[in-house]
Amino acid sequence: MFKDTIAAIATADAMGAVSMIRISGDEALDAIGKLTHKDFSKAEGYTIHYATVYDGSEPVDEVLVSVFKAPKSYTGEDVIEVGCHGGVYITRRILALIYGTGVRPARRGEFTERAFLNGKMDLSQAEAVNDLIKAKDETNARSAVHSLKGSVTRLIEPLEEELTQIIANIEVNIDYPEYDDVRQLTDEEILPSSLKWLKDIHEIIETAQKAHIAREGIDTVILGRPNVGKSSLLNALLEEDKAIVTEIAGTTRDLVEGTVRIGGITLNLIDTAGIRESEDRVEQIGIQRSIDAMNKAQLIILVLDASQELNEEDQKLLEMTEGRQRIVVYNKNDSADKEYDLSISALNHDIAPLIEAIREKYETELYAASQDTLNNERQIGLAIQAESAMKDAVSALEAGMELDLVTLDLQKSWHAIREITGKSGRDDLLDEIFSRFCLGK
Ligand SMILES: Nc1nc2c(ncn2[C@@H]2O[C@H](COP(=O)(O)OP(=O)(O)OP(=O)(O)O)[C@@H](O)[C@H]2O)c(=O)[nH]1
Ligand SMILES: [Mg+2]
Repeated sequence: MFKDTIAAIATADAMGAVSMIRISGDEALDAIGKLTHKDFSKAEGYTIHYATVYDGSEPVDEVLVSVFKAPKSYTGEDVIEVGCHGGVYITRRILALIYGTGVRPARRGEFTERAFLNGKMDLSQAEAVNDLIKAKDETNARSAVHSLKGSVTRLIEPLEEELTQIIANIEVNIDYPEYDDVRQLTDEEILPSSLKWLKDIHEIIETAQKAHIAREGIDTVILGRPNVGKSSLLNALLEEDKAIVTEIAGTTRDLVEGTVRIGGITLNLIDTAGIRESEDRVEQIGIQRSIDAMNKAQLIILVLDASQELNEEDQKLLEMTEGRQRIVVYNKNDSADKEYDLSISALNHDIAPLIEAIREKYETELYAASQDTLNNERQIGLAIQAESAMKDAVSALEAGMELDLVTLDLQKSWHAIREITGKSGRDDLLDEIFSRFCLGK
């Protein structure tokens, strides 16, 4: 299918004990044979051979050559993996020698692209390879490895099958109108199964969006009037002295950012300048930044001072954040006389009630992240397209429209669903996905 044999360094381009160079294609065995003065043409798959790589007659390195024979390899082609000593110089020199035999440099993601095009995996699995490499924490790694094992495919395939069935039902009816009573078929079969399909995909989308939030992290801004202890709270959450804290109102001017994980949920935190009327030009700019950050935030932690009565500024902030995703927390409970629902002491790092409130608020997101679901915006976007086309189809059915008009919407939905696993693959889509990979994958 592909003429070129390709190669790349599959390990990080940095010093290490060993490095691995991957070669894939018809010429892979031949290329390594030339460099090691050995004949690999009869080597069995899944075997490892000790060899020396030569530049002409000069030995360059001692290596281990792993042989994978088509189709039983990562790409489905003949694959050679050369394990060499992990110096940057030595690895690049061996790669250059491989190129010298006529093998060409691989593009980003080209090995996985070949694996996909050779049917070794579907598109959602190929994406999972990348997600797994890039995963920074357990939540991300777990979902990537599940979809590598086909969880997205298992989720989507039943929907594809049911939709095919619905479309087939209609086609039969269009082709043989005398075969069945159209109205009856619509009411008894097509409409109910379409509605059920709509409900299923809606659930999948909802779970996926929640899981996406848990995986990507929640953009959270710590908001409040000056001196209520916002920066102290940021420091307590991060467990480090990141932001400057003083008793002077108006200490924080710039946005201070940090990331914290709370029971599987990541918060991308921003500490802001205290909001008040101010004549100070620098402070004014800081306050404007606080307001911009608040407008963009997915979650607002509004900090109030438990040791004082609420003032007009607090009231304004309560009004401003009304209707937004927010948690209102009373700080400085160590020097307060009154009791509040949610009170903490940032000074004493006594913030457990706030952490509990955050965990509770995002319980369903956390649960969703532990489920098998769609994994990225591309997949979710396609599911939403499929849902919306199906909604059109259902409206048309309910309005008693001609079935051959309904099928157009159903087909749109069907194509979107199939694109999730790459069955309706388009070349530009594939280029886009595989170009995000690293070399050697
Ligand atoms: N008693 C008590 N004092 C606190 C607490 N949290 C913060 N403070 C004090 O309140 C003052 C202001 O704290 P900051 O964290 O700088 O407050 P801020 O909201 O970031 O203030 P600006 O940046 O000026 O808007 C400091 O003197 C802190 O030590 C707390 O829980 N209890
Ligand atoms: Mg501050």
